[in-house]
Amino acid sequence: KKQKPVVIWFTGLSGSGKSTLANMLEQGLYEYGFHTYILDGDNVRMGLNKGLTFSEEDRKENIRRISEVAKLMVDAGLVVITAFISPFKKDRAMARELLEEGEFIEVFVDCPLEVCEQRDVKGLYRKARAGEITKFTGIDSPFEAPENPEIHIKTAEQSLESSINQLIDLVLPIIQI
Ligand code: GGZ
Repeated sequence: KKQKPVVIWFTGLSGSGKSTLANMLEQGLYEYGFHTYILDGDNVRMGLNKGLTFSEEDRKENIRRISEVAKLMVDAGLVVITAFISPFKKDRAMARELLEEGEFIEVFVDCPLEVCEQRDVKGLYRKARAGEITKFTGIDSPFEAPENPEIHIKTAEQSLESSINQLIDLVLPIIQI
């Protein structure tokens, strides 16, 4: 099966739903017969990027390495899905510029801070509010929302099913060749 190799770049706050949507998208694309790979905190910050902190400089380096790896995977023919907060516009622009026109699909997983904080799946927002974690995105480190993402999903307003359908409907025509 032929596919157009691209990077599907998820960006959004901690707890916005990036990982859930990225994994469901991957599962869906796999079932359609596409060759995919997910890069996320679980397989990158533990290995390749072990030792990087959440300072602005280290986040930049985190994103730089991830985008270089994603580019290699595109060269290898894969549909690459990345799920990182990637809070800085400059860093996402750098990732986009590494790739050819049309190879970078930015997905803004948009969820109000209040809702992410309410969910607080891992208890990190509570710790950040208590000062036990510093430089936490949305609390004492900024998130610069994308202005022109290819895909904009509002996870506090739409169901998981509608979000995944929206993703599949937008991604399939791009990667199907
Ligand atoms: C943001 C942090 C922080 C700080 C730990 N700020 O919800 P999670 O737990 O599983 O996802 C978050 C993850 C963010 O790593 P990224 O590599 O995606 O960030 S970036 O793109 O900005 O480099 C969160 C956890 O790491 N975490 N400390 N201070 N998120």
